[in-house]
Amino acid sequence: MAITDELAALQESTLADIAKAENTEALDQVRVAVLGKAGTLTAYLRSMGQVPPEERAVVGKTVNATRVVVEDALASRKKELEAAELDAAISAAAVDVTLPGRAQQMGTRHLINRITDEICEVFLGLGYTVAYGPEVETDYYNFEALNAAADHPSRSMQDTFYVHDLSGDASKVRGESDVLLRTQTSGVQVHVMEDQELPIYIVAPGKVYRRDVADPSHLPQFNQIEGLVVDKNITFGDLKGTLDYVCKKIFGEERKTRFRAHYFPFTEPSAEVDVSCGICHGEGCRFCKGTGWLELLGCGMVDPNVLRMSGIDPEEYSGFAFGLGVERAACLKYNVPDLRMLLEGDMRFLRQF
Ligand code: 2NL
Repeated sequence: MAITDELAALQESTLADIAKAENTEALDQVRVAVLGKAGTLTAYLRSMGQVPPEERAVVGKTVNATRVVVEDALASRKKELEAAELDAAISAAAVDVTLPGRAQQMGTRHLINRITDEICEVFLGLGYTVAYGPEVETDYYNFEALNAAADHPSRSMQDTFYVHDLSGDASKVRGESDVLLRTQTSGVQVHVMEDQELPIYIVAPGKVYRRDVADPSHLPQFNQIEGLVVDKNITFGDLKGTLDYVCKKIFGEERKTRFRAHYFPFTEPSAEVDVSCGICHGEGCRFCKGTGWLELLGCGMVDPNVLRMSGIDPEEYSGFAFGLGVERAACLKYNVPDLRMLLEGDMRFLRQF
C-alpha cells in the first residue's frame, strides 16, 4: 500500500535525523519538521479525511504507530543530549584542582623593622616597655632638656633639619622653642620622665633625621633605638651588664663587647660600646679597619642635670641611657659594608636576610 510505504520511509528518515541531531536545538528542529503544525507527519494526520474509508483504519493505525515511534525516539534522544550538555556545562565550569597553583609574590618585613623589633623584644624580656613620640620635636625636647649646650655642634643648621626657624624670637620659652626633625629619639624619653611615674625602664625606637649626605656610614634619615632606665641605686654595673647581655642576644654569644670612655653632653660618665668584628673575630680586617672591633652604640649614666630638668631628684634617683643606630647594628650583624645597601630595595640583597 502506497501510504504505508510512504510512512515507513518517513519513519526511517526521521529516526536517522533524530540519531544525527547533535544537540537539543537540532533535535527540536527535527521535531518541528515532522510533528509541528506544518510537519510532514502532521500532514498525514490532517489528510485522513481524504483516505478512502476502507483504508482509513489501517492508514490511521500506521500514522499513529509512526507518531508513537517518532515521539519515543525524540524523547530518548532528548534525554541523551540533555545529559551530555549538562556534563559539558559542568566540566566547563569546574575548577581543575590538579592544575599547579599561581605563586603569590609575598612581601616580607624589611630587615630594619625586623632588627628593630628583635632588639625591642630583648628589652621587653627584661621588663622594659616600648615608648613612642613625635618625629617633629621642639628644640627643648631634642637638645635643651638633654643638657646639650646652646652652642653644641649638633644643634647647628649643618646637622639638624629645622621645620620652623624661630631663632631671634626673644620669647623662647620651654617647649615653645624652635621646631625641628628630631636628630635622636631622646625627646621621647624626656616626655616619659616628665609624664610617667618612676621607676622608668623604656626603649624608644623610631626614625631620626640629620643633615648628612648619604655615604657608607651616614644616612640623612635612619632608625634609632634609645633606652632609658631611672630607678633607685642604678649603677654603671647595671648599664654594663644590661648592654653586654643585649649585645650577645642580638649578635650571638660568640661576639665580645668592650666599653671605651667617651663624652656625651647628656651622660656622665659616658662610654662607647664596640662589638667584636663578625668577619675576622678580632684579628683585624678591612671591615673593622684593622682594629678587630666595630663601634655599636653610645651610653652612659644620665647626667644629674638631665634628671633635674625633667623634675627628677638626682639625689634620690640615678639612671643610665644609651642610643644605637639600627641600620648600623644591622650592618654589623650581617657584615654589610655600606648602610646605603639597606635602602636600595635590591631584592637580591634583601632576600638574603
Ligand atoms: C649616641 C648614642 C646616646 C643617650 C643617647 C640619653 C637619653 C636621655 C638621657 C640621657 Cl633621656 N641620655 N640618651 C645617652 C647616651 C648615648 O646615644 O651616639 N648619641 C649621639
